[in-house]
Amino acid sequence: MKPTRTPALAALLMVCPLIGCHAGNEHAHSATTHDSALVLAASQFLAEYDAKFQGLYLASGEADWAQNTHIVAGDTTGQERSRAAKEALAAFTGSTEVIERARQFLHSKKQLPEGIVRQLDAVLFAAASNPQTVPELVQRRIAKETAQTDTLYGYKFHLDGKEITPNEIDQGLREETDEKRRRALWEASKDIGVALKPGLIELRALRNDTVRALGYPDFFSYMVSEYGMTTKEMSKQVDQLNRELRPLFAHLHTYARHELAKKFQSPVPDLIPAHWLPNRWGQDWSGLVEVQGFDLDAAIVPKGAVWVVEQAERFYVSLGFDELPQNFWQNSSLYPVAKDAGYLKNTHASAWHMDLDQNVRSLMSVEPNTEWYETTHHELGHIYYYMCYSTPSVPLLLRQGANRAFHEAVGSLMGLAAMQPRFVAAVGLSTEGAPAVDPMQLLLKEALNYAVFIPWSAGTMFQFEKELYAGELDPSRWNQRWWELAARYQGIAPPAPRGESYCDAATKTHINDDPAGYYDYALSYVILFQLHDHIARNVLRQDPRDSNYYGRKEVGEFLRTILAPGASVDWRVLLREATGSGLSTEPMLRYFEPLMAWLEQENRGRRMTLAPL
Ligand code: X8Z
Ligand code: ZN
Repeated sequence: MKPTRTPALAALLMVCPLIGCHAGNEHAHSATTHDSALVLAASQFLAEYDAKFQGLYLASGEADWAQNTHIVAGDTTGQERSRAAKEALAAFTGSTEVIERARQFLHSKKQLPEGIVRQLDAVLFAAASNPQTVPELVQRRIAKETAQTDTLYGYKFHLDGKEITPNEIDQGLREETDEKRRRALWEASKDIGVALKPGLIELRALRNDTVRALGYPDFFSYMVSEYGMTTKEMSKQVDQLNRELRPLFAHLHTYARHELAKKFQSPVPDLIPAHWLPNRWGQDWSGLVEVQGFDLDAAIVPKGAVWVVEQAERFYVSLGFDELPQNFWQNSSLYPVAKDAGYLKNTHASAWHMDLDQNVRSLMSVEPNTEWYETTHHELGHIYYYMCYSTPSVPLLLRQGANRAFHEAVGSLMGLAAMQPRFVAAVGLSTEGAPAVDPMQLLLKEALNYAVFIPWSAGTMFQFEKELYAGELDPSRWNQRWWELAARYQGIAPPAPRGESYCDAATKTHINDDPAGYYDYALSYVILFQLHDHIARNVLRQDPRDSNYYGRKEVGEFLRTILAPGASVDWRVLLREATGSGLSTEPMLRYFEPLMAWLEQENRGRRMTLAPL
């Protein structure tokens, strides 16, 4: 789960530290055109809304947390509590009175400051997923969603008749060299889709129908609207990212096909068999490359899981951020549940903003390895974002990312920075006496993570969810379509044809519990390279491919200017002010430029098999 979007304390005047303007008059209308009686009335409405909302939001978060951290087969107590709390929140945020009043104020939006308009928009956005004009629909959706959570995280994976955890599956896919065992692991990871398909069929309909009650064409468009964009505009945006990164990906794909064919002593395939890849969904191929002299896993394992979390905190603190609050350490659930604990928990990492103030926590299953090291930095990025914008100058309803992609970008940026050689050496993670690191191998490993992620997130996932919701794709074609998209965008194929009893899309957690927003991550990777490029070049004056942020307060200062305003500023303005550019793949492409030249040499004479977009 990603940070939940949410609405907080109405402040008439918001100071946006980056742009140095008042959010109340950043746009065309000036303070003099505002209707002061209307402004007062709207502010009162928002203050009342915030007070009720914050309490219900916390209660719902607590119940949701309890459900996600303690799942017992056959016991629906957690599900029931969570459902009741979500219903109470929904009854308020979607109430006809709230919708009517927000709409009324928005009729006169020209007479209102931008900051208030933003909050009212957030009220209506929250209402649209719970409109009490269709209360039964909302109740059914909530019940189905809480039930799907238990199916998803209460699921026990099995391999050769023995229980296996998701962490073990992931480790197996990173390390196992026997192709037959790999295939068994991969297939075991897909069994869960069968259990999730019926719920997803119902959820697709319920999600679509709920938002239609407030006039959205479908759930996908509803989610996209939070960016101030239509589905068509977002499609154009992600297609463009995909196309711009395609030449690099085509080379990585060609290179990987040949390397993998060597490894498994097979003819070079046109599409890469999915079980050859070191990740369940083929979203991150970095595990294909071992960089001599740069064995992060070997350095992290002896440090232990607790060190991983503490080290990530140390990094943020070194930039001038506060230490994580007591409540984070008390309430978070950071490590895997013991196999004999008698219960399961959500195994996908998430960060929670409990009260839209300083009450924060994270749900992870950290083990001492590189993947969790990166993920921990990612989650703490959400946590520091929450803490940074939870100040009196940011209204409760605008305590969100500048957009959802910004929220995802911060921690991923820190994850990238925390794996660069100079950083790694500075925090004592390099192997003593190891041979010098080949920068090209390192760059290759990074590209297999960040560049490979784009066709997955902006291609397969984007397109599937768009077709699922906006296109109402028939369930009899879900798996077929999923693999058509995976072939087209990622150039991968299942080990054997998979029928429609499987539902491989549903094996990705987000499809179930964080729907129709996966493009957030695609955009976040692009943004993170823009931010990183600016930090390395302009703040640190270092090589973007080998920088060291550690201890550099000026990096913290820069990040704070991005985080502190939350959603009280337009994300496009923020990005331009911060980096001097609109959304652009250029920094990412420039970062991998030397690798592109290297790959062109490596792949000389090799046939490229990726379909043009
Ligand atoms: O889901 C996540 C985070 C939680 S917000 C761990 N990520 C995506 C994924 O795992 O698929 C981070 C990168 C992509
Ligand atoms: Zn995240």
